[in-house]
Amino acid sequence: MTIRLMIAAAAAILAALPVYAQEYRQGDIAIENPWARATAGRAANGAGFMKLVNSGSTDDRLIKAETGVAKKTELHTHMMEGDVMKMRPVPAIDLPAGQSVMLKPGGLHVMMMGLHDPLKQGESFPVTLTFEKAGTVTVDVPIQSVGAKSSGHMGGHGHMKKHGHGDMKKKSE
Ligand SMILES: [Cu+2]
Repeated sequence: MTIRLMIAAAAAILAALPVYAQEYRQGDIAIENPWARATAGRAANGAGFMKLVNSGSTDDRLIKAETGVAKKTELHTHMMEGDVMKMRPVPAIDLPAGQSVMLKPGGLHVMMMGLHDPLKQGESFPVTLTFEKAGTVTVDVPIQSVGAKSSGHMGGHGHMKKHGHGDMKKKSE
C-alpha cells in the first residue's frame, strides 16, 4: 500500500468515526455505541449492533427490539450448522448480572427485515429496546460504512488494521 493510499484510508476511517461515544442507560442496563451497517444496493435486511452492560445484581434479558425502518425486527444470533454459519432468531438475549454482552457482526444482532429504504452511511434511526426488568428505552443508531466491523470505539490501532483494505475494495461493489 502506498503512503497516499494509507492517508486516504485513514481519512476515510476518521470521517466514519462518530465524534463521541454514545451511551444510553435504562435502569441497570447501559447501551453503548449502538450502530448499524449501511446496506448495499437493494438489500432487504439490515443489522444493528451494540454493547449491553448489566451493572446490576440481577439478571436481565433483552426481549424485544423495534424500529420503523423495517417491516419486522428480530433478535438474531449466528450458529454453525454443519460447516455453514447461519442466522437464527432468538426469543431473547440474556444479560447476566454484572456482565456485558456484545452484539456484533458474526454474532448476536438486531435484525431488521424488509427495510423500507436502504440504510445510508452517516444517517441514523431510532431503535426501541425492551428489557425484561429494566424496561424500554429508545436509542439512536448511527449508520456506519458497509465494510464496518466495529463502532469505531474499540481502540485505535487494531481498528485501523481491521478496516484498512476491506473498505477500499468494497467501495466498487
Ligand atoms: Cu440476522
